[in-house]
This record gives sequence, structure tokens and C-alpha cells, in this order.
Amino acid sequence: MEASAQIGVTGLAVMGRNLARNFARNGFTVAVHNRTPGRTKTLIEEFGHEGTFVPARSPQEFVAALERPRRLLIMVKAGEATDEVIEEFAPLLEAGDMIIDGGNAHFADTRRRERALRERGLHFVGSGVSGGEEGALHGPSIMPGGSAESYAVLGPMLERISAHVDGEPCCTHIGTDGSGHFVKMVHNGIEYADMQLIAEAYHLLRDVGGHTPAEIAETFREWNRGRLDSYLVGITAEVLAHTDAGTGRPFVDIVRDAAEQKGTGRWTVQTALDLGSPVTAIAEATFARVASSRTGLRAAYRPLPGGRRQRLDPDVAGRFTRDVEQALYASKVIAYDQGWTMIRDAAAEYGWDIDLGAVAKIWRGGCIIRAAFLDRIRAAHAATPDLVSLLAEERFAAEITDAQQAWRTVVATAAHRGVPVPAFSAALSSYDTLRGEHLPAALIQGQRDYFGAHTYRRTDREGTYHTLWSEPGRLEVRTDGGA
Ligand code: 2AM
Repeated sequence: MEASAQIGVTGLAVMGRNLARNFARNGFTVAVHNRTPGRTKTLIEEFGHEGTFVPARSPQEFVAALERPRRLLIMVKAGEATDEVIEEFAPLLEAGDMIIDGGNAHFADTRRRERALRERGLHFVGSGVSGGEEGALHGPSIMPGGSAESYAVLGPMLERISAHVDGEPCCTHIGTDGSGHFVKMVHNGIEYADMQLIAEAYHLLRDVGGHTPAEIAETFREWNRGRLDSYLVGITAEVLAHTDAGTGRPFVDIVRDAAEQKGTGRWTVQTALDLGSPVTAIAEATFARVASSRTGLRAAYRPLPGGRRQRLDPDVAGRFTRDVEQALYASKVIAYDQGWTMIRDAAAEYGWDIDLGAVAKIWRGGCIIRAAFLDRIRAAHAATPDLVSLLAEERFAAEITDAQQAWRTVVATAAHRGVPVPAFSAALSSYDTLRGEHLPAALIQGQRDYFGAHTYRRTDREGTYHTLWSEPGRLEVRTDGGA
């Protein structure tokens, strides 16, 4: 077989098939392969006219169809299947060839695979791909990791098939080894937080504001024309405006209130604990999904009293709606800031040189959290290269300052009325924690020293100290050898 394909895709379920079509529609010759040949055949029959495909029946045929250095994209289920497919193809490849994993792999697996393949002279590019089936076909946001050398060969192709905003591709080289999948994981964590925050805003407008889903849909439409302009706010309006055909009731009222997840939010939280990144809004959003599905616990708690359930008077409800917008915006800034903090922490831990502004830039289109807001984050990083936090930037700081009274009112009102706002309040607490001059962490250190001699440091002197709590004089001793 003549080696004519610039890229090969193996694993032709819907994501793989759509990415293959996207490459072909952009003028690339695409070799296609699937373990079960039926999928390959169907792709050619249904979409063969869209571009130049080279169907391959065997791994050998597939590899032979690829130009060198070979670019082989695997789109199979994350986990064991990925390892199996790598093992099937790696022996057929030569030095300088690359295997690209576009699935939702855990970044630690990607690090392991990259190292193993590097030792065999092959490039391994773990690449986050966001945007679902539609994004894969029409332009996703793409987050490739791996070596700079592999990006030089592969990057331009990925940039071509990615979404574009203001003429710029939503694809950039994130950093080495597993950084692409890491950043994709954090994207999903932020997505969980954003969705939960929007859901809490809806809950408040409904249960406290007394509005109908159709009215709230209108509110979200209006917000979507302002600073909250985003894909998620847009689809929220659509979902809320939808009426169930069978019952004539609002669609949100016929859906069971038990949220599911595929696990990337959980990975974000687990990893954040390891890195020491305080991603509290993301964590609460993840736990909120988990809690909603705990039928037994919910049944046990259900008889217990809540807050005052009376709705707001219509004359103050309008004001409340504006306050909720402020609270939603402020909480969103915090949630995104938490995500960026986590990326910064991982970059330091794993030695990744990540351009934090570029991450915002490639999330402006193609992915689930795409939003006008991300351009502001991009601009903040462009203006201040080592930006420690979004809140260190003047415009975000001014907005939060402006929002904080409304934000507090909303969280307090929710508490009074018994409406759960785990993500709103986590975001506000995070704000108050990080801005606080004195934290009760000093007392925690005292407790730790008391029961475990864990030592503490003083505000007025250098050194590490322990107090002899059981001795009458409670004498303090310096434990680090200093005088
Ligand atoms: P299949 O059509 O032969 O099942 C999503 O499941 C995609 O991953 C499908 O294209 C599927 O191929 C492929 N896949 C899953 N596990 C695989 C494995 N162990 N080896 C090869 N392909 C696999």
C-alpha cells in the first residue's frame, strides 16, 4: 500500500469517526481503522465522499498507509483498551513516529505511556479533546501534550481542525508528557463548577424569587447578552424553556434530580488534594452531584425542617435577580481562578512550562466552557505575565469588589431559606479565606502541637517551636536547633 495518509485514526466510534471526518474535510488524507471492520466500512459508505479516506482492514495495512513520520491517532475507550491498542501498534512503528491519544485518559496514565514509548524511540501525544461529538466534527478545543518536537509535526494539523475564534485556533501545545490531559481534566472540573453555579442560580430564582422555569429561561437569555455570555448559560436557557411534550410540564420538572458523572470531575478533586490546590468550588460541585444521587440519605433527611420557604415579594424579586447575577459572576471568577491555580501547581510539580493565557485562549471556542469571559482571562495573562491569580488583576478585582455585597446577600438569603448553594458559598468562603488577614489556622496549629507535638512557627520570631503542654509552666522549646 502506498503511504499517502497524513494521519490515521483507529477507533471509529462517534468521536473517532467525527475527528477522522474533520481531518478529511480539511483536506488531509486520512487512514481509518477499527478493530471491528464494520465501523470502517460504514464510515466509508456514509461519509467517504467528504474527503480522501484510506480504509485499512489490518493494523499492518493501516500503518503502511501512513506517511512518515507516522501520525496515528487512537480514539478508543480510556484505560486498558488504550494500552492494548498501543501495544498492538507500537511494534509496527519506527523511530520518530507518533501515537496520539485523543481519549479522556488520566494524565498519570499519559505520563506513564509517554515515558515508556519515549524509551522505544516513539512520541506519545496525550491530547485533550473537548466539545463532544459536534465539536469533534466541526472544530473542538484541542489540548495536546507531549514533546515540542512532536508538536512541530502534528500541531499545524490539529490547529487546522480545531475551532477558531477571531481567526485563531483553539489548539496550542500545552506542555510535555501528560500536561494536555491534565489541562483537559481541569477543564472538566471547571465545567462541573460552572454547571453547578448556574444550577444554584436557577434554584434560587425559582424557590426564593418565585419565578417559573420559562421566566428563568428569559433571565438566562438576558444574562447571556452580558458578561455571563457563554455556551453553558445559553443551553441553560434552552433547557429551562423546554416543555415536556407528553405532560405539558416544564422539562426540568419531569427529570429526576439525581446528577450523574463520568468521573473527570472526581479526578480533578482527587488530584487537587494531592497537589494541595484549594479547588473548593469544583469539589463542592462534584460532591453536589454525588449527594443528589444518594437516594437513601436524602430519604432519611427529608422529614427535617428547613428555612423559611416564603417567596420574595414581587417588588424585591427583581433586585434579587440582579443580586443572583452578581453572585453567579463572582463565584464563577473564583471557580475559574481555582482551576488556574491547580494548573499552576501542577506545572510546578511536574515541570511543565504552561502558558496560562494560552489555556484561556483555546477554551474560547469548541469546548463546553467556551465563553466571552475566557478572552478576559487571556487578556489578563497577556497584560501581566506571572499573574498569581485573576483577583490580582485590576478589572477582576474591581468586579468582585462591586459584586461582594450582593454575593453575601444571596448566600445569606439561601441559608435563611434553606436553599442549598454549596458552590456559591464555597466560592465566597474561598474568597474570604484567601483575603483574610488572620485565619484560625493559628488555632489549628496550637491544637496539633497540643495533641501531637507537631510544632508551630511564631509570628514574631524565626524558628520552629513546641510547647510542653503537660508541664506546669507550659514551657516553650525551640525545636529546630536555633537559639
Ligand atoms: P470496536 O468497534 O471493535 O468495538 C469505542 O469503544 C471504540 O474503541 C470502538 O471503535 C471500539 O472498537 C474500540 N475499542 C475498544 N476496545 C478496544 C480494544 N481493546 N482494542 C481495539 N479497539 C477497541
